[in-house]
Amino acid sequence: MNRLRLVFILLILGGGLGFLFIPAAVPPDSVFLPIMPPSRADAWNAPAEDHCGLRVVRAYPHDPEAFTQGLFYEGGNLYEGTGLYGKSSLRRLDLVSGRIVRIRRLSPAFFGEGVTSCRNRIIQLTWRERVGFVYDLQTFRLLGRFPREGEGWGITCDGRRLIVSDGTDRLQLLDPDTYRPVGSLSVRDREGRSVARLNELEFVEGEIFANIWQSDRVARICPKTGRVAGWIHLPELERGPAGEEPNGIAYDARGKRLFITGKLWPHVYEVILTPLVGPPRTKETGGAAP
Ligand SMILES: [Ca+2]
Repeated sequence: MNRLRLVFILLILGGGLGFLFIPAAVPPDSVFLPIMPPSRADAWNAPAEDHCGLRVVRAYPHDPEAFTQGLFYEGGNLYEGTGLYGKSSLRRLDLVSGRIVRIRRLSPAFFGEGVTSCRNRIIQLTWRERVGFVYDLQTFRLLGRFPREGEGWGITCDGRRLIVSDGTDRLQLLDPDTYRPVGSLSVRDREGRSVARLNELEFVEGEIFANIWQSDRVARICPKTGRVAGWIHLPELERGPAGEEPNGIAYDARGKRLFITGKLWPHVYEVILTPLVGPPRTKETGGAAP
């Protein structure tokens, strides 16, 4: 075999082997799709039905002495507001261990209520003290306080406005810089009946989630009309001694994870919404304070 012939054969062989390693055509849209378990991808993707259930995908430790009044997720941490006179606080939690990373205690004169973050600040309501507190998100330094009309229960932020509940069927909308009311939403179900006792709030993929005080239900509310688009019914979960309602709802918008806990509950549950199995439950829960 002369040299030229040998080179020719090697070229043919090389070309053939190279062909084997040409990657198969991949649709461009699928190349960078994140690989995540279905539970994560579907966490916020509520079924279209009027009523849906929840399935727990993971349970994390939660301080069983925390009288949860509000919960939100920001930058890899959970933040919690707790209530009761003499025990109210603002906390940053390590999600996985439940450890309190930072805590700021309120004066015993204040009963802490809902908490949310907005523009690198934390806003915390008080129940009947007619004042809201504003803190630096990182340091928890008190930046200011603002006057409030009526009671303060839950609070969340849709990016443009603060949304506040006060135990009635009305959600107040506040300017996130001045904390002054700029509007309100009257919450009605599909039959037009008012939905009162709106409590802890969370803005989730364009809807306001609101648990109903002393019940096992979470309403999914349209932020434009106030109409309830659907109900989430909680399954049996390990709760605190009084079996109280889910007063802590938080959403990790980037990771699309939904978390639920409650007053004195031993766990924070990561949950996904599921079609409801069986008829909707109407179980009422206990509780002396919102
Ligand atoms: Ca919340």
